[in-house]
Amino acid sequence: MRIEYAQCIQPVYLPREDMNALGVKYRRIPVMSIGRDIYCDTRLILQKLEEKFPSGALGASQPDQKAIEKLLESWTIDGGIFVRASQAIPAEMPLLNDPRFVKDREDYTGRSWDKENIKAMRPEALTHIRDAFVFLETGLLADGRQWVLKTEKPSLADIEAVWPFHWLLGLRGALAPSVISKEKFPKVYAWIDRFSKAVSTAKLAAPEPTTLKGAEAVEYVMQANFSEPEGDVDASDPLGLKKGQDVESWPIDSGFRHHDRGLLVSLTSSEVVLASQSKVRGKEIRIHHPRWNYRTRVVSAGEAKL
Ligand SMILES: N[C@@H](CCC(=O)N[C@@H](CS)C(=O)NCC(=O)O)C(=O)O
Repeated sequence: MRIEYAQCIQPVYLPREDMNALGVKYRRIPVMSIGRDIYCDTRLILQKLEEKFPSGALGASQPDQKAIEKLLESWTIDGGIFVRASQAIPAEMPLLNDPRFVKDREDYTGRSWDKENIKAMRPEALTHIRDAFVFLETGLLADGRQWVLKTEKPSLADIEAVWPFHWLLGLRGALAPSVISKEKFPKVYAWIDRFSKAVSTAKLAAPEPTTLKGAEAVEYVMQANFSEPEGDVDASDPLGLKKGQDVESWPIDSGFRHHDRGLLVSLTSSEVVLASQSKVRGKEIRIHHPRWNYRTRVVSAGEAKL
């Protein structure tokens, strides 16, 4: 499936004026918009892409394979692989000399990014990442399969599993060769390499994305319609929220200091949708968050507007 899209590249750290103009407080990237529906979090973005473009879907169709896909998603995100990967960044990384970057990442993670702390955390992080390489080499990929679910092409299960390792391999100095190397983990390295090549080939065949400046991207979103019908609030949801209530929602694993606020449009087991006003045209946008790792609560009367 060749989905046409436009991209708007964001600065490495806040402020992200384009997001401010859109009226989105969520601070992490990536974020996807389809019309005036704004989707935060890769988890939700992938789910929406799978649903909206079924002819190009990459996800498994068999329940047991779907379960493996989901477990891999949970392994890399909730199982700590991404956090450990980010703790393995080398203290020599040039961006760590920029105090604004350091402060920004402290806001994002809630932990110190002081170089001494980065250095101190790295050995333990590498120990965990090595454990993950062992799991892949001697478990998931041990029988010499090309792709995680023995598919002919990479599937969503490969994407869910590979991305932190793919990122680490591209980050100079992150993986200490005495601990993690091609020689020690040949199957994992070959899988990551195959994945990189498959992505390059797919990119060549895909339409070139249009790159928009911030103001153009905001304009593009604002002149569009919503891409989804409004949806409802599940009356049996444990939070007991009602449609139209003034609520806030935010991630609780990182970026937790940035809360989106709006009127509750829809609440399902997998997503919460808020209606918020854009700063640019005062038009309504709908901000979608997943439920997992997110908190949603009513804003009490008298609380300061965020
Ligand atoms: N669970 C979120 C995590 C997103 C996330 O942490 N993204 C990183 C970049 S890979 C980020 O936003 N870092 C801080 C920043 O760039 O502001 C997702 O999968 O989208």
